[in-house]
Amino acid sequence: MKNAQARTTYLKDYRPPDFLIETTELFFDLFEDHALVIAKLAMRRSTKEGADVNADSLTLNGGQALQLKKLLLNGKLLGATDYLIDEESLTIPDLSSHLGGDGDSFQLECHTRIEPQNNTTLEGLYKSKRMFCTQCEAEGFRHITYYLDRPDVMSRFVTTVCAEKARYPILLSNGNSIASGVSEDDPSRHWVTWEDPFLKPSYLFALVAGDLVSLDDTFTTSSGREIALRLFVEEKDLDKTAHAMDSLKRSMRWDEETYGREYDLDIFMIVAVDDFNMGAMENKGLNIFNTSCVLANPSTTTDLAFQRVEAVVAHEYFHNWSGNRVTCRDWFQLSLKEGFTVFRDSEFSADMGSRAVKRIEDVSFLRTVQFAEDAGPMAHSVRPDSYMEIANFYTVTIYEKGAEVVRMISLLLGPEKFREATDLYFERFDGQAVTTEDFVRTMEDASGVDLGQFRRWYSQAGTPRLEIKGDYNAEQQQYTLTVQQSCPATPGQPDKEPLHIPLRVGLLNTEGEELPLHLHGVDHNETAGQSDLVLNVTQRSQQFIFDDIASPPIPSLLRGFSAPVKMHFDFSLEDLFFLMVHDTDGFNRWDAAQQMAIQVLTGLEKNPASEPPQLILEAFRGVIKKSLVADDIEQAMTAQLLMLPATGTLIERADVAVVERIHGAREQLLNYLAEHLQGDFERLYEANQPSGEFEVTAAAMGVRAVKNLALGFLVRSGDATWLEACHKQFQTADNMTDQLAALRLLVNAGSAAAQPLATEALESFYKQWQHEPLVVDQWFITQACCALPGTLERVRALLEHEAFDIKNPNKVRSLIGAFCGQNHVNFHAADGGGYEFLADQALVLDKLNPQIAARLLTPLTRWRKFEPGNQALMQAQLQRIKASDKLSKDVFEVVEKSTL
Ligand code: B3K
Ligand code: ZN
Repeated sequence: MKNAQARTTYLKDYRPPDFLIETTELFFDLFEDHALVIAKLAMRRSTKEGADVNADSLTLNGGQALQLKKLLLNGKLLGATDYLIDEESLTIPDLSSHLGGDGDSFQLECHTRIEPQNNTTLEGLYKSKRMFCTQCEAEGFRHITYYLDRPDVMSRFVTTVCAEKARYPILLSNGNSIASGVSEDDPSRHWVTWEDPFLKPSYLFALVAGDLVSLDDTFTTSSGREIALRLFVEEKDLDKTAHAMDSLKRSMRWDEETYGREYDLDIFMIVAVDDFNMGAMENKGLNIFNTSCVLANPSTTTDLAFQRVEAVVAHEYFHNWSGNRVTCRDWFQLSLKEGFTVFRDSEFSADMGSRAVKRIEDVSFLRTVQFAEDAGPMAHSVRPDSYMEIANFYTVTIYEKGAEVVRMISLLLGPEKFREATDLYFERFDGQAVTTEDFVRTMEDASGVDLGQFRRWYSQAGTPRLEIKGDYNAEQQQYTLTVQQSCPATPGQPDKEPLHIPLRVGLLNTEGEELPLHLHGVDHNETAGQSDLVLNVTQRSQQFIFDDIASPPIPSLLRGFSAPVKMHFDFSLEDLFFLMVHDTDGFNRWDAAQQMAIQVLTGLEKNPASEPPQLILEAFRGVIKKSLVADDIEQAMTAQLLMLPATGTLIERADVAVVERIHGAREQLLNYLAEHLQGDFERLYEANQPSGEFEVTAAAMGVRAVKNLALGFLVRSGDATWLEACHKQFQTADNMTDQLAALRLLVNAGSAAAQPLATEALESFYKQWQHEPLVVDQWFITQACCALPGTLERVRALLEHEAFDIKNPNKVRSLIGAFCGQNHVNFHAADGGGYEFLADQALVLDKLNPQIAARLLTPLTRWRKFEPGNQALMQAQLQRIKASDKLSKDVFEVVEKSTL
């Protein structure tokens, strides 16, 4: 095999470590052309069950970029014949021959040289602009020094960082700073020592050195301890730190109130860096953030980005307990911390804004992205069985489906028992590295709820399907729901077992009133008066009979999206309209609107010459009318109700997606609505003009969302006044949400009148914001997502733009990622140009940053969804990549699993 490095790791092969590292003392000497790292490891044999007490060979993980300078065992220098080094490890084969005494404890001292300034992978120690920083999860620490780089080896870290004082006045690591001074042999250099009192695995290690300023604040915990909070940024960004600090303090309070979790160290630090592979990282006491997930102010940041900053700050903070204090035994357990923490941050966001809207956003994302993953060649369970490259498993399945699984557990237990269970979990496993099985067992132990069958959610991949039928029996006054579940085969799992699916339901009468639910065969006192029940679907086919139903009801099914499944019920357009108006469940009102739109769109796809049904106009009119008399706080929901399902969502739902047809039908319906509801949209636009000071509250964001949505329909109407109004909004907006919304509309308008305005607006926008990299990212995204013809050429040209940098992941995601992942109609163009472009870029990137290269390929792995012609073109590009030499493990795994 050409790519011999592609070895598979299996969960079934897990064995506890034979050796442990009690303390880890690190010394970093940072220079412009290299760094020296000394690691002093106090090690001992493990006596834990499963460890081999007679093991005499010690293997440490270590990457190719490490240059070993010196290795000492108990202070004695080892010679070149005493150890073996290969591309991935260092082994001392005859440990006992070097050890005196009992040989159970020893000190290993390792001196390595690395070159952070040349590290473009952005894992391990690297440079982002003029700053040194680290990224160690999952397996980055092994690129800093030789180590037992696995999460079940937890150690106490003491870290000294030494660098030139003028260039790097700030030197940070985990924990508390305990000493500092000036270098004895070079007074231009200084050092700081940090000590982290908590045991942690190496993936939570962090180091930062740079010329940074900080926003400082404090937080007093519920037990009265004062915590220093410091948010480090480049000086020019200090005016963009307030929102993250505010979000941090709200997260800290929320975790105390909701989970009883207090912060533990005396200081909590966040550092913003430009070059980062993902959103942020929860290193103990020293979170490192992509600038895009921490910096925010109204003139440069959209409302969406404000919300993302709040969510990511919360997510990383919550990891301090769900991830750091209780961590993962091995990387197959990744969802133990990620699924749980996404659930926690999602509940936090729901509490900070509108619960129904947050649920809608989460479910839209899950349906579009995770369902697609589940249906593709990379499908895996929430607890996978194997991987080649763990970096490829930071997926929407591990994160978002994992969060849905925890959400179902919380629903099955109920709020009180769930809280008791999480208390027990944190108490039982504090300071340990555990498994998802430990989590589930604790949920059972604390609540008495049997999760035996439920466990399959962790081991079985694929999106389950629920086929539901309703039957009314007038004579018996009974309504019966027949529920059938199935799950399509996924790679390596041809046969699926039935899952335990919590199905939340209600029944509405024709007046739109909720009916009290009496389940047949269940003591009526148990459910008396309840109009909302969770049905336990556990069999392949099951019936639920409701007694005392006086007339045929309309069911409200899968309320709040109580399980991550695809549900089908044969609703008429009228039923959906009824549910959209009357359902008491906000999520289901929105979902009914979506299903309505999907029915209409499906009709248009089949028959583009047909006229959309009147009911869709009535539905939109009803929403607008209600919005005009509603409070500002309701407007975020209005915006959701007026949005058609995204093209990506429609593609995922299709059996065979013909992208042009899907896009065409969607455009047709949007134009139809714009034409027939112009007066309504005008009133909506006028009613949602800003009043008073700019605010970033949930209510103000909702108002802006509705205004810009209305403006979009008005620009579509073709009326020159509205094109002008849009241009004016672009020129005069005092905030990025409004400015960017207007720019996007101008760029996509496509009419002869719009084109010069769009060109001029793009130029002036760049001029205005060229010194703000995050705004320039938005400028790239706007152009990359333009649905008009000719976009691929524009994207190719932008690769040469002075602001584009292929080594910066944010730029890659904004230009290449946005085009391939969001611009469906252009990416899937029949000539295959989009596919070839992606393959070209992925091959270039693989040499620089394999993690980003592999992630970029995701749209090609979705080939199964498309027409045979597109499938073949997508396959051809995957094959071309597979045939190239020296692929990274990351890209190799993706193409190997995605090709036929
Ligand atoms: N735990 C990190 C993700 C690390 C990804 C490494 N490839 C961020 C997070 O989920 O909070
Ligand atoms: Zn996380």
